[in-house]
Amino acid sequence: MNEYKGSLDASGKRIAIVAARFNETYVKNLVDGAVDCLGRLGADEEDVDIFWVPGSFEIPFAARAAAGSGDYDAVIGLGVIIRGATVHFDLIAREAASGIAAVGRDTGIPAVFGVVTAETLEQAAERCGSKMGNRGWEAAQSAVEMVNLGQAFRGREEAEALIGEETGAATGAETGAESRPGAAPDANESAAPRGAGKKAGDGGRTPRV
Ligand code: RBF
Repeated sequence: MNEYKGSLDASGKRIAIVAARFNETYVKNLVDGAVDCLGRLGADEEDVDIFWVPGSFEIPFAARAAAGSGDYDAVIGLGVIIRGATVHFDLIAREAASGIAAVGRDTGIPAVFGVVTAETLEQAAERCGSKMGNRGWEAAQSAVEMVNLGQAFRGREEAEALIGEETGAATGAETGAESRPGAAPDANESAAPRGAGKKAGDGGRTPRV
């Protein structure tokens, strides 16, 4: 049995944060939490871009554009939706959640959900950096873990292709974890070389906004 887990090493990772301005005071705390987390996990400040959208409903649109640009290893959607303040709560929350999930599925770039849904402003505040932690921080950590897990898959594929080239055909026995150059011996190790997820010709990033 082999077990894989994405490491929490964010060095060299390029991350897009898509943040909703609605309830901005609280969302800013989520953004701060996410940026703090990425820095602590080794991301370079230069590799983190923040895109602001009007409300959580618009997060999937910008998240899809960021993920599709090829400039990022992961996208983090951040927003605050308060039930007490809007009858649109369910519509907006559902659209934000399913939209962000669709970005990940459609692009293969991890897209994580850091939208706080709360009954009251007080509850929202608790999840944006006080009593109940900071959902932005947690979302950033999930994003890094998923990027590295994705690289573990790519490491396996690359290793299997290599073995196939060398032997003519890779059998199940030949692709055991021990013989995989890219496989993670330890669940906490990233399986593929750092930067394996970067697009070819990364030098030409599109301009920041
Ligand atoms: N956006 C949020 O991120 N959080 C909210 O709590 C929120 N409440 C809204 C309530 C109403 C009645 C409306 C019309 C919009 C709300 N929005 C909220 C904004 C929404 O996400 C979106 O930006 C706008 O509907 C424009 O598409």
